[in-house]
Amino acid sequence: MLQTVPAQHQVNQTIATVFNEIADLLEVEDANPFRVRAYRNAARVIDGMAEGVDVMLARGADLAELPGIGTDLAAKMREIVETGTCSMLVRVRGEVPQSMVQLLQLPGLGPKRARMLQHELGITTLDDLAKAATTHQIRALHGFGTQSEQRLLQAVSARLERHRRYGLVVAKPCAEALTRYLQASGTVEQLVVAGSYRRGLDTIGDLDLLVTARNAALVIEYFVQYREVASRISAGTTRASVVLKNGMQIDLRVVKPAAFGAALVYFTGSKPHNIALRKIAQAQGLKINEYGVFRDSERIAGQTEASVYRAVGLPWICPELREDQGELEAARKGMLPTLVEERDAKGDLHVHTTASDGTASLEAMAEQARRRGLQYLAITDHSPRIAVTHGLTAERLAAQADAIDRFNAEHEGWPVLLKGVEVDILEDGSLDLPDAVLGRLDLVIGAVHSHFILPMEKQTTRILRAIDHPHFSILAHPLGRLIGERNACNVDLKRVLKAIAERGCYVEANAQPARLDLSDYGCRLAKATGVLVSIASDAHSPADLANLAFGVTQARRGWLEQADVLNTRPLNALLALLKGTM
Ligand code: DGT
Ligand code: CA
Ligand code: CA
Repeated sequence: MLQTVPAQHQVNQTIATVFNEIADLLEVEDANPFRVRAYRNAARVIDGMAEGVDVMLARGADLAELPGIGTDLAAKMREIVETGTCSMLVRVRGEVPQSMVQLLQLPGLGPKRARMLQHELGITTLDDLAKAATTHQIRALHGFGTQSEQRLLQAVSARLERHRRYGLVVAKPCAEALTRYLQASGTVEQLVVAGSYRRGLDTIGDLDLLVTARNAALVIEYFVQYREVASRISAGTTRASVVLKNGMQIDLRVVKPAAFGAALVYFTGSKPHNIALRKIAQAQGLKINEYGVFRDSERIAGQTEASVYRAVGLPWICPELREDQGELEAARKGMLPTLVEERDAKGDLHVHTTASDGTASLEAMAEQARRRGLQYLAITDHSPRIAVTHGLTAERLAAQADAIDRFNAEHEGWPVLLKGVEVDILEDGSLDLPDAVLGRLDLVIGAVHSHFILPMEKQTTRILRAIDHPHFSILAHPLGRLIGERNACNVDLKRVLKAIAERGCYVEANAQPARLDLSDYGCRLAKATGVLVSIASDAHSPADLANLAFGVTQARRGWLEQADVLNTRPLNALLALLKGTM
């Protein structure tokens, strides 16, 4: 006999899901429990109805007559049917921190338990939860036990693993500390951090360490005892995986010296590069894998990366290029680019001092530039618009320009300081300082620091208008992204770069590790458009001048050569190029 199953209405389910989420969020906010219950009851009623809410509305039914649904909820149901969303949900989502919303999405963690974790242990993010679970703080709470702690740990690890990518601000110190630790053991011979880290990607999923050692077991044992390890995923005879306290996963593999180069190629990736390389080998009757290059069963290469590439008829390819974006074709034709290097940079065209939001004086910044062997350093403090940066008014900027002239006159043999400014591009595309003072400078960097969210056409027109300004030189951090915090603006980058080329201006590859903006892709686009790129530290302290290296890596990933980079020009050539913009 057939059972009658209540009809599943897509619309009803959508409404029920929205109401349940609103209830969850209100509960986290400590809202009136009656209000919370009203949304939950309504969700249950709607989910169980035999007729679709859309059908009911179409026949003119009064939703407010449904059990537990008043005029307010009825209006929201109509809104969801008509618009597919609910403005109330959008609003409460905005009120509850995003990290809390993520916690609530974990299976087995409702608002009551989430609130308890927050009150008892201060847990408000997935990271907090992972930490508390790995250190067994949760099992002691009332209503939680060992089992639910383990289930939560699994759920949160899976979620973090799937979504979490780490900026270089976290990944680099992490990789360097681990490298020092392993090298200090004396058990490791060669050691390379491979994977996306070696390719110089701007974010890292996990770290892939490759080592050679006489005694693999010893290395593994030492590795899993690293003080930053929060949990072990696996530990075998030649490989191990752990999760660190900051949530980052580390894979370690111990390989034979004869296979080190092959393993390095394999675990540096990228996967698409590996696959394309394998096809090239196959076409020559060769087999390539992480153990070597083989003809039949004979290993013909594998000890070094160069030997692996040579065996398939190619020159060695820089890790930054290994994305299957044309590098194998270029290698085959002998047309690989000679990528720009950090030592090619003759100066830095974007730094701040205590005059705005920097932490060091003009003299201290110059001193550090001298130590780093730079020929020139552009002082580019903020304009007044954004109050927190203590931006320079026209008068203060003029005074700073005088001070720079004096400094240069009194410091022969030092890096030459250039008079610049990082001027705000206002919402309408005008600049935040008068022409008269801008005209006196060596360069004008323009940047967006407000109204990041605008429709693409508006945002693009705004920037185009700024570039058209008679004194505009360089567009700083063009997309305004902050890795892991703020998405790139909605801008037609191709159009912007084309305008920059036509106007004879330049674009910046901001080297702050949280910005990296232009990105690798943007650098390549700039080159294709014929725009020179200023790789700039955007230093706010003397130590920040070292950021330049991060920018150089992205530029290399964007195929840039020395000639493609503005600040590889010696001072006189640079000044001539900047003069063209002013
Ligand atoms: P990530 O960790 O997401 O930032 O990116 P990767 O590139 O480090 O990727 P990961 O850690 O999954 O793997 C490291 C390298 O191992 C990867 O770049 C290429 C290689 N690899 C991993 N899985 C495969 C595969 O299925 N086939 C091939 N050919 N190579 C692979
Ligand atoms: Ca990786
Ligand atoms: Ca990995």
